[in-house]
Amino acid sequence: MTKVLVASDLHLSDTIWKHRPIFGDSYYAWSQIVDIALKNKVQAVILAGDLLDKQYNPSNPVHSLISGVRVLNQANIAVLFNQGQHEMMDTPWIKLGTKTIWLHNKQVQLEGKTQSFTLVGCDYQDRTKFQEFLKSDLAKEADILVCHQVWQDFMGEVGKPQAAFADVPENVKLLITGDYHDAIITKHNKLTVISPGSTHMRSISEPENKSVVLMTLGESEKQPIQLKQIPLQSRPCIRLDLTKPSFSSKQVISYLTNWKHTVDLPEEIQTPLLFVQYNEETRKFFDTHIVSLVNFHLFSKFKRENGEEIFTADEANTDKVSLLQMLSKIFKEDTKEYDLAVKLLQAGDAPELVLENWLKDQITDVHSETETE
Ligand SMILES: [Mn+2]
Repeated sequence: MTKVLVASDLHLSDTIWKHRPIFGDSYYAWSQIVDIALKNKVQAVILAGDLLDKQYNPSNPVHSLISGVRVLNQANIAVLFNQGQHEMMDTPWIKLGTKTIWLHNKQVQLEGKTQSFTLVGCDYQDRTKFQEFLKSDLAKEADILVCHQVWQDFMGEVGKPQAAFADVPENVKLLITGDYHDAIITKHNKLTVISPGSTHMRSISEPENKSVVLMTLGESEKQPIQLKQIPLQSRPCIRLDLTKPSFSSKQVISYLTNWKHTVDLPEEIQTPLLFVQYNEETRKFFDTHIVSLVNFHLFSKFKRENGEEIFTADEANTDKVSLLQMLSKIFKEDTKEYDLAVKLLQAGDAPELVLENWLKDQITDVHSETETE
């Protein structure tokens, strides 16, 4: 049998929100993943993209990534990885490990007791390239596919997906995908889909329960792939809705005053996130009792009577979908400008690459036009 731990979207970085003193969440999550891998004596760890939050990093995120990978490698645990739109490098930092396999357009055999599994992976791709990949012989030989994409089944059309589960070749039994920050194990016909989800909250609209997935491969013929979600500890997140009719100021004050940790956390992870929704009616309570709280990192949403919702600036910052929505208001869809802008938005920290490729495409277009004339 082969035991493999699956995680994605580590987003290793010092901070998450631009203007808040919130540090350490990604590093703490990564250290837990390394511990879980050691404790469960896995043969490999799969990291499905967005391991680093940025393409160009200060030393801390790289140091954290490599330290973890080296601990795993020294315990003879291989690290299999792909890249998401956030990091995208020609020479990924993680290759500084001694036992790492870059899955992009590669095939790896995982040996189980009763059978072996063909694992194929690819880095984040734009729609055209990813669709090509799904139709390639390589993908058609895979039992397990590892990628990092926006799926229509998760995000709907508004997320500008590159594929739907229905596009995955029939032979694939298991799809492991990074990008979607919710932790989900789901089925599409005979295909099992794992979205390990992010390892810590990167937006207040993400679910706060984080986990990794332990896969046991080929233990029995009946159940060739067994999956188990293992929770990760992370910074607590408290959600309060002051717009509900059941709102009671006494209860809210007493709840917040008496709030206590239920698990041991490193000091830098202890201050909880507090997300409060309020309206005109509860504005005064919010201003006098909530804004002054110092033991929480406050996020808020003001609900106007006309249904309009106003987020704090920091939240808007991390909401990619709404940026895409705004784009449709500036450019007409199905135009070159719109296409380019979508690619730039999805490029993370590497817009230069997008521009470079776009320019190349433009030149090829001009050439092929002159050739056909
Ligand atoms: Mn991500």
